Amino acid sequence: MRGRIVSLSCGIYSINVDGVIYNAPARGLFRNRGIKPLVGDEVEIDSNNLIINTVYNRTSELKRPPIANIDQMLIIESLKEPEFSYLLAFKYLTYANMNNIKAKIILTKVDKQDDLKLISEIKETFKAIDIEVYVVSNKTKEGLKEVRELFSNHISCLIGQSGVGKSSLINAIDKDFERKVGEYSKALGRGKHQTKEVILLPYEGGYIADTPGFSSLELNLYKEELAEFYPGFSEFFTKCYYSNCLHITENKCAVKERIEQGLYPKIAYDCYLKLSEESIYKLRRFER
Ligand SMILES: Nc1nc2c(ncn2[C@@H]2O[C@H](COP(=O)(O)OP(=O)(O)OP(=O)(O)O)[C@@H](O)[C@H]2O)c(=O)[nH]1
Ligand SMILES: [Mg+2]
Ligand SMILES: [Zn+2]
Repeated sequence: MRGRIVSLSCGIYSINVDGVIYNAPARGLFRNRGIKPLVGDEVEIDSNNLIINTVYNRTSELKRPPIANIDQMLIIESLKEPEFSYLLAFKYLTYANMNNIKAKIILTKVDKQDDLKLISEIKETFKAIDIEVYVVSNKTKEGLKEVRELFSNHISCLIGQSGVGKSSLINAIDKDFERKVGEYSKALGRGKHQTKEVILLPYEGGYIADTPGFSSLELNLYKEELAEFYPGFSEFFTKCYYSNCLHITENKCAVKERIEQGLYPKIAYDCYLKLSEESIYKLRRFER
């Protein structure tokens, strides 16, 4: 039987086979070969022994959250509690690019934020690099119609720090999902990690993945790789004078020219400089 892993708990996988859920462990052999079936994997189950014996090739794989075969990343950030962070958004977008996954941004808790200037500034910034931004309230249901349409026939992964409203968004889309919702902690400045496991929920011909929140995302990229994967930078690849331009100190840099012309958002570039500072060179200076 062929199916898709929808969750994992204590070493037992739940697999959706044409709408019926089977629970099965994975064959011991996988462990010896260093293969770990992931939520999202398409697998073959031996129907006699109820054991996963094959994992089919993946189209994508994320380390964090551990999930396979998603084709869309929906970055969730709240407009308040926790505060919106550009740096985090650009980090997640870079992470999506590294993994060759399309990403969109959903801003939650618009009912709590009356700084309309902030909202339009965020929208403008991401529009400039061709990233769609949706604004919703899971409480008043504002903006949900457009967001609902994003999910059909996709395997979408919600990603974002604890307390931003990932599980609440899923409940707002369909209350029958009954996802447990946590509390925002003022002291911690984030949620209290309500969702502990990755779970795939069937929706409109696809799946929505609810995931545990995290904010300390380590990209583990060299400076050279960051310059390649950073949102909006791929188009400059051939336009800078130096083919391995890091867009920092180099002359005749297309990125810096675009910023001067107001065509690439300064705030995105500031976040880039910060992330670049935190990463190391792949090649030594004389090799570059
Ligand atoms: N006012 C308002 N509150 C919201 C909204 N979305 C979520 N919340 C609240 O934010 C808190 C956290 O929501 P969750 O849905 O648990 O957040 P999460 O992203 O799933 O968090 P983790 O599972 O910990 O990663 C809860 O108190 C929700 O009621 C919203 O749009 N407006
Ligand atoms: Mg949650
Ligand atoms: Zn450059």
